[in-house]
Amino acid sequence: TDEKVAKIGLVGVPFSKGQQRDGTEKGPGALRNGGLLETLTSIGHDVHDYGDLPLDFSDDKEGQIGVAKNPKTVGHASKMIADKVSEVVKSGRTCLALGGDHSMAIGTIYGQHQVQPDQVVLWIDAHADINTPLTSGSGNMHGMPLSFLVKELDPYLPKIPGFEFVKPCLTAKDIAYIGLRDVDPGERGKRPIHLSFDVDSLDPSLAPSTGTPVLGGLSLREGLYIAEEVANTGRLSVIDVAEVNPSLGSEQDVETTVKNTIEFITKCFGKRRQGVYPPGYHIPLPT
Ligand code: HAR
Ligand code: MN
Ligand code: MN
Ligand code: MN
Repeated sequence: TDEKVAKIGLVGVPFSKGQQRDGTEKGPGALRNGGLLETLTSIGHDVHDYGDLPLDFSDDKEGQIGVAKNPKTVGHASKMIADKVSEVVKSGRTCLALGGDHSMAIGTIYGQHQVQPDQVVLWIDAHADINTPLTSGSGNMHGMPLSFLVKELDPYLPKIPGFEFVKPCLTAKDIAYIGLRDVDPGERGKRPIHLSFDVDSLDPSLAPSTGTPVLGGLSLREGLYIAEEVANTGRLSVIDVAEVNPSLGSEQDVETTVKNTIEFITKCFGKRRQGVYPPGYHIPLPT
């Protein structure tokens, strides 16, 4: 094979309590049923499946803290996600975390930080997801994950039960939102990349089955271009795939969302438009 074989550690994050619509807990199952593992394996990758995390606990009875909804549940899940992602990254595999709503990124980023404190974060999303529990208008924690992780926001962050274990681990400069176009020499470097991919960054025509679609999103080629450039860096360490909700839209919508999401993931792992040779492939010769 002429392509690099990646060692991938796949973790399912069936979680939906960071927002109010049921269904994102079915995201990992939809991507598995869509053939994600088979596709990654067919282009030569070594995939170890860690299964789905058991995140099906009943909602915390504390209700809201300020406006944050289900803080204890999200905090509990974040701890479990963080521990698993640490384990996967420590084992030397690239962690592919299938969500789940985007509150998952508190755990995935914090977990990676335990092993790779020099991580950088690439956040591909229609939303900035950096509300604090006090600035949020909705109270949905999937709109808040980065606020728990950014040192500059520490003074603005109220104490939330369930999040005692999270210490801010990023500075604002460690995060790039897609759209960035001015980077100084001193900001560059060979740091491990955490790619947080919210499917609502794509245009709703491409990923209709998601809870908060916003018109005017990335085209498929724009999204796949980003994935190809990330693959070219050779520095991908953790990917979140957030906000796939197979309970929303028609069967056709779910199929479209799953298909395009899998296409994005496989491009991140080096699938090329010009095709790849499977491992050990030889062009057949006539005998
Ligand atoms: N900014 C809004 C809020 O805080 C909406 C953000 C939520 N949507 C997401 N996150 N899918 O990317 O509630
Ligand atoms: Mn998001
Ligand atoms: Mn750091
Ligand atoms: Mn979003």
